[in-house]
Amino acid sequence: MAEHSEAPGRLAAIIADPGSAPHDSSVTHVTGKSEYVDDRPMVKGELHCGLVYSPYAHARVRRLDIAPALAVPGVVCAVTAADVAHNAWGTIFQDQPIIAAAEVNFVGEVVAVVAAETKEALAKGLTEVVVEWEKLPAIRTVAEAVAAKSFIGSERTIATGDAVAALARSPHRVAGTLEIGGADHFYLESQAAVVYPREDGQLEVHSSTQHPTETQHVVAEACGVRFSDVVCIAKRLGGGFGGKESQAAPIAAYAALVAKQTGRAARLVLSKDDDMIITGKRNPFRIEYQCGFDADGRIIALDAMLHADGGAYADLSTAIMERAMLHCDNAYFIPNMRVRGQVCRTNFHPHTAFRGFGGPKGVALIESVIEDIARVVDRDALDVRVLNCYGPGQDMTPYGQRVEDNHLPELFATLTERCAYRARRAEIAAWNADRARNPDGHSRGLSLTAVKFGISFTTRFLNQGNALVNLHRDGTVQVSTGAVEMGQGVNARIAAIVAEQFGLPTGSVRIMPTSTEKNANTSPTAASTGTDINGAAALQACETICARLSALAIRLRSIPPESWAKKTAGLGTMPEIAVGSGVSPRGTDEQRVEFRNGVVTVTDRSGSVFTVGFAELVREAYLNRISVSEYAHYSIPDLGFDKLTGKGRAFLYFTQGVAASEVELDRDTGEVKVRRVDILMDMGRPVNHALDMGQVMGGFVQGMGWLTTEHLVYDGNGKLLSHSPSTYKIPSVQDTPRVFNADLIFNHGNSVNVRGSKASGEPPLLLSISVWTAVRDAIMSARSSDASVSSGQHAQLVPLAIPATAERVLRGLSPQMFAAWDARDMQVANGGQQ
Ligand code: MTE
Ligand code: QUE
Ligand code: MOS
Repeated sequence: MAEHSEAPGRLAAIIADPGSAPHDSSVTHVTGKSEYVDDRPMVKGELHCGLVYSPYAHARVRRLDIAPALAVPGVVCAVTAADVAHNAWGTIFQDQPIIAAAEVNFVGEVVAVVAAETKEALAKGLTEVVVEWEKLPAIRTVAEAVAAKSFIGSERTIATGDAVAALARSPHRVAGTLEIGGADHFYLESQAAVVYPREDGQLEVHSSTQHPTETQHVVAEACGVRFSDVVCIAKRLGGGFGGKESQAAPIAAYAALVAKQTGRAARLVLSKDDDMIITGKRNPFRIEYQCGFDADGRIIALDAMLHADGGAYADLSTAIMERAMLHCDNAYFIPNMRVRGQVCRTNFHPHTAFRGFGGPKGVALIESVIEDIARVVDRDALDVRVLNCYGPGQDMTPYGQRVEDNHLPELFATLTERCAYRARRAEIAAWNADRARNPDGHSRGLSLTAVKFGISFTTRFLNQGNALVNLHRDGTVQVSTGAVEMGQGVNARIAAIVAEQFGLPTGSVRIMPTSTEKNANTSPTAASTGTDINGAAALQACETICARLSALAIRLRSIPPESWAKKTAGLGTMPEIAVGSGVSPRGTDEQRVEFRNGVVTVTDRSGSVFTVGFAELVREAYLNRISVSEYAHYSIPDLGFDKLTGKGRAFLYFTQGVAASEVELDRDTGEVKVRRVDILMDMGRPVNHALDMGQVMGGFVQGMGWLTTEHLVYDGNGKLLSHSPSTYKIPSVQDTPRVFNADLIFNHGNSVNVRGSKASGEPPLLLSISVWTAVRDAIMSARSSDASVSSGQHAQLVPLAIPATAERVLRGLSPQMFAAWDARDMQVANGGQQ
């Protein structure tokens, strides 16, 4: 009984607590009522669209014939490059055709869009399009791209001190190459768009996009209409994770081209397989590095060359590379650093934003280098981390931004205690060595890593947002911003901010579908800034309204209720109240105004109190022709990162955290089990604690997938073979840590961001790197206890690629097992990616 009665009580408590209000879609999600793009009812004449795409990584299109497809009954149109008004798009560089014409540069590149009245006719029509390909040589690895000088953008450097000289004089050095694979976003809702042609050439676009403004623009340019003729609406996404930041735009354009050509509504929803084949992934990286340090493990210099596989087109890869370079320091002070970055152009789908942007690649580098250093100087890696951690006297980043409001030392110290790191380290060493307790010789590892994630777009102009707030006369509120709800809870956070400002229950505030007709020139909901930018704009709009309502409340205090506008406005017998400026949202020095529990209270110096219901005050404002709506624009202050020098204030603040992961490796299968994870983060004062915890645990587990099991396998033609859940292994509930503790510290000191909060969307993903470093720790512990290690050598550094798949773990544990096979493979070698 007691157990059963507790759950509803807790739920009620959560719902009552505005700091943990439920996700605004929680009820409609679990009852199946939430509407996604493909849940829109088909309208009369609506067409199903499908894509014809390249089966080759690089090919010339010798001939493309759509006539046989058009002959299929039910097929209504086929669109090719010739139908595209402006056939070039790209968020940063416009280097990508919407529909390829003469040449294709990746498997999945679209050459035609077919539209039909039924799905069956569409399927037939797609197979009837005739394309003659002439296969061309393809670039399939970073090494090939470097050799061919096939680059996107130019090489960039972020440097401080003299890394080359400092390396030369360092008493100890490690060097190596880190191979980092990509990852699929695996959102549950595939890329999707429905476009309705409206009168006079206008287009109404419903898109599963993180960037409605860019989607509006790309649709308009592809269709040859003006931006003002296109409205893009994104009500909610079934996950985006960065994958719908840029790449949703051409999908919407395909549907729009059909809608424009036929005058009929058009729907394009990718199958999971097509989605995985066509769309780009997290960028694979190859990092070559050297690090110099002293006998204590103090870092003296880091020199790294980062190459990213950008795929066939620029997409966001140069900005992703920049963020990777800006995160090579992570939590650690590096007095001499030279980090160079170059994006490579290869013949893969254009790689794109994915939670963390470039950050996880930079952080994986330095966290693994620290594990190397620890092995060399024979200290616990945690001690090396704490030694190098940003703190007093060592708080300057290599790009010249000081680390302010730094909680890293405290986070390290607190988590070390809470997760009993020292005791467990000793216990793990004993367990690893104890054949009685560990008869199969499995290997356990432990690693505690950190994150310091810079919050702001590193491209300054993106750091702005706008919001429209409408009060209604029953005291409810509608808010529209550029923020896109993709599951992260940005709507619930903005609603909480608005509700708190007006003193209303969060249920009184509705966040309206994101639409470019209400909020134009918006930034993508990305870089974890959704709440920061849009919540701050909404708050600003609320404050302006509150100031007007406060002024009115102060005036109403001296007017008898029978003379209020609700009694007199219809007759016009009383003069209207005009409120001036000069009153703050909180009233004046003489008359303090408070918005609380649906009531507005005016308190004067003598303590005498006047109250009016919030809804009634809104009605009085309306009847006195005082605006109860407001639009506001917000921009993040004080940003000054100069891309040419690689110096300046790149971020408004940092979200910080630490995590300790313990893993166990099966020596026979290479399987990784995550036994325990402890996370501690600083998210300032969370706007919604429960949603932030969801981001922490969800982001961590998503990152674990990238680091351990999610292996993208391509065939010799560059076609993705792992394009479904049966061949591409994302974490399941069975893969989540057996013990999973996550907590936040109380930090009420972040005054620079809205409501003192800190962004939570991407940073937790980077903490999952501790799982990968723990796997490597387990491998290296097993190897150094092997008899084969020559005595006198203090450490054996074993490289471990990302993802640390079971096969790679086995290779790490037992390289001799693979030596014979590898020798044979070398003979057969045809250069395919493994
Ligand atoms: N959480 C869910 N449930 N679904 C998502 O698609 N995207 C992530 C993160 N958390 C995502 C998510 C990414 S990549 C970013 S940048 C942020 O949410 C964006 O939202 P925010 O700025 O409101 O945090
Ligand atoms: C983080 C991000 C983005 C970023 C920089 C970050 C991002 C994004 C861009 C970007 C850069 C240049 C452009 C542009 C966009 O930069 O998502 O349109 O011209 O789109 O640090 O998440
Ligand atoms: Mo998130 S990768 O910035 O969309």
